[in-house]
Amino acid sequence: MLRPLCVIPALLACAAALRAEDGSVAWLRYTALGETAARGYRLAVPAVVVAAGAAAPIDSAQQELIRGIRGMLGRTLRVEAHVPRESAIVIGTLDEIQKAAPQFGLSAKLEPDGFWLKTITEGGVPYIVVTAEDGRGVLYGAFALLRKIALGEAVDRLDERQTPYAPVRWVNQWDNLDGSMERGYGGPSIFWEGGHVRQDLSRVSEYGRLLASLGINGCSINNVNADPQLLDSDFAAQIARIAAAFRPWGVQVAVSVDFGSPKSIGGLDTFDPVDPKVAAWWKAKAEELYRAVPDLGGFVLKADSEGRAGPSTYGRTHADAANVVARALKTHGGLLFYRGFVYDHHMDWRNPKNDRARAAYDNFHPLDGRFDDNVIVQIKNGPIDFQVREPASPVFGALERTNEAAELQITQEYMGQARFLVFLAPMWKETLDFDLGPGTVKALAAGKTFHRPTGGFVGVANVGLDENWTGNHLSQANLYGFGRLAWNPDLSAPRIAEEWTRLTFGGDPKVLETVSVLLLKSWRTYENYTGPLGLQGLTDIVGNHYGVSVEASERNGWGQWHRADQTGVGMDRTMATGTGYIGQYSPAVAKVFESLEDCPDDLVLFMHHVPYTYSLHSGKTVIQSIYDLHYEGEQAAESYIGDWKGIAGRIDDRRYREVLAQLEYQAGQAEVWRDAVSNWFFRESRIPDAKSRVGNHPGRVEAEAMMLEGYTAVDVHPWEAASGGKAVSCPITQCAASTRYNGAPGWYTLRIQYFDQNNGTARYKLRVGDQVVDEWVAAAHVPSAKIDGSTSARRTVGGIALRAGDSIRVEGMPDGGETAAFDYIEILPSEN
Ligand code: GCW
Repeated sequence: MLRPLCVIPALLACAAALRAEDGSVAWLRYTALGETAARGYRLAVPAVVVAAGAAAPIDSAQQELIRGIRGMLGRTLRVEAHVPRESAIVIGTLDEIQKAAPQFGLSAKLEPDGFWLKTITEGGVPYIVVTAEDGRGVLYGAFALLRKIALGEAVDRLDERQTPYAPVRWVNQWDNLDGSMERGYGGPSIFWEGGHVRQDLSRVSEYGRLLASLGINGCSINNVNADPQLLDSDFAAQIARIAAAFRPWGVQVAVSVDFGSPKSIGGLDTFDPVDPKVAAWWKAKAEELYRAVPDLGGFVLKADSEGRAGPSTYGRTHADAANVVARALKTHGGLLFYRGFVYDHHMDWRNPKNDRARAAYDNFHPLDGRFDDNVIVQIKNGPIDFQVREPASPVFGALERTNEAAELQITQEYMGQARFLVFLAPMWKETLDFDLGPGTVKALAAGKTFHRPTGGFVGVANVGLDENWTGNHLSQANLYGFGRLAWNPDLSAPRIAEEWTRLTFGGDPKVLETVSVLLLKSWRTYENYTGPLGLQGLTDIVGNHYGVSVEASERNGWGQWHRADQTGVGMDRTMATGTGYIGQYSPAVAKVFESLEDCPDDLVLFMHHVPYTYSLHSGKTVIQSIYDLHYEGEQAAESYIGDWKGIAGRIDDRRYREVLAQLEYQAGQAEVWRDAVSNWFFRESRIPDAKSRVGNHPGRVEAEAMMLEGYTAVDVHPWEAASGGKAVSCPITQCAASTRYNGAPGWYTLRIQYFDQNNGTARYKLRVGDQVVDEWVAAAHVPSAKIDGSTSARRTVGGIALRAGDSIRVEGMPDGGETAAFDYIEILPSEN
């Protein structure tokens, strides 16, 4: 239904906006503006566009301006070869515009990739000039101009210069050559399939356009866990095809390489970085690649990490490894991104002094100053691994004579993958703005603090072939947010949220308000119902990194320990009694983290081991905070559903429905997390919840306590992933479980917590009395084939009239390996 907002004569525009959308154009929708706004812009925007110079990015800029203005204003710019005597948009590099329109008298000192939007009035005629030092800057300027129009900002009397904060604004894709993706949730690779480059690279061009719209200038196209095959000679031409698809958008291609390649595919008997044969091999390889792709950005290298080949095989250092590869790239202007994510994943968990968080600093700090100038050490935002909250990595402050890049993870590996709304810009902002002593993380990473020749920001993006790129509509906001922050980390998270919302869902004030608020609170919500107080993810660390599994991190060598026991919880990382990690920070920062009194509650369990009864700044004990935050988080996730329903009819139906389904699923998972973590800590600490919620679920009927026909009770692992530690599972072709309702008559909502494994498509029916009131199939593809926290899902059936004596019956029909299992039903009074 069209809301009052859409009144004639704006009807056409609104109808277009409410059309079903698949999300493929992301934030570059260019939907028609409302009539009043359009009228204003039609006066301000000229009818003609002139490109001075036709180099690739400038041609893209021109095409983009035509496309955007046609979409938003319903006017097709007329292309002219020369600056006319009428008003025109004139685009080109400064040099080219000076030649084409000397009468403009333009002169400026612009930085690489920066741009200048300038209104010039010449002979009484206004021109909009989009200029830059280089073609890429012109393209960025064109996108900026279009964004202004889409955001409703003035474009008459322009005089705006923008300079990117850092030269490196890259994304890494963790795509495998077979088309699968490591930690990718948006479908198969846009680059690869079946061991070679895809025939159809149209999505690569479209991706290049999305990246360019944010000012992202580089993309590595294969997994950092690199397949050595990629350096086989027949890949050079394939990489060249990808580079050609990106080039019009100013995106340089880079590749991830395997350090063992000289031996594994190169025919040498060694990959020792100081061996001249190895150096010659890398040189020849680089030459071969640069012959095919002259503007290749460089290589990404993950060495001596999680089982990858590295210099330690020969007792060499990371600097030896980085430099031998970097020297091969140097003459071609290439960069070598050497990943700082180096740690021992076979650490002895029994030793309380062992600490994975120390690893990157311990590995790289001693090597400061020994990396060549075209090496960039790529450092994850925190010292562990993209957890829901980590302190800023101390490595950023510890390398004064080494180039750095901050690695942020856009793909939501530990953040609910593509199924949960978790907008990461607020988290990234906290890290980037964090002052480590010598400078903020953003200034250090960009190379500003220590005046490094290069540096910047790398996002692990993992978009895929899904129509909407990221597996769901809302996760696009993270790609957008990364790009905007890489360009300008001083932008605020609310500003980014609002921009994205307006561009992606339109400018209806209620939509703007609702969606931006949801985005902005989503990280905190997720943290609260998963791992607050610095506990980290509490997920299946050794498996899918998705569902709840509180102890998965413990008693193994991976080092993501929280060390919860019967008396307390947290990693003691102090200098006084712990692992000494805190000593890696500058004295001022270390002082805050070292002191239990000063350490922020958000990180207290990351830095300290404390008793459950320890009282936090909030005035609550640790254990009560764990309970309260999980309940707050779950309630917040539940409230998203109502908030989203409030914008029904104000955005297109398809995306409305798809996001609603996602938020409903998230609310169910939030309850699983809440109960699992709270129950686990209750069992461990034996301290009850002061508010009596934990272990107390009015209206909940455990499946194993129902009358079972065919269903059998099974133990769930880990126990906390199911209510009461048990579920029922159907070992035959059809089973049923029933219970008798004996409460007050009225309207009720029934919730069935069932298990949607990925190894079948079981069917369920819900009956009240003889009547089937709902049926559904368990067809989701969460990353687990087991009855566990990852597969736990919720079906909500509202508006059911119940009377005492009614039978409530769940019928399950297994399929494949999926046993139509379920955990419990909940009978809750319906809200009026
Ligand atoms: O967190 C881990 C991921 C791995 C990834 C690794 C890394 C590409 O679980 O999948 O490998 O980080 O960043 O290298």
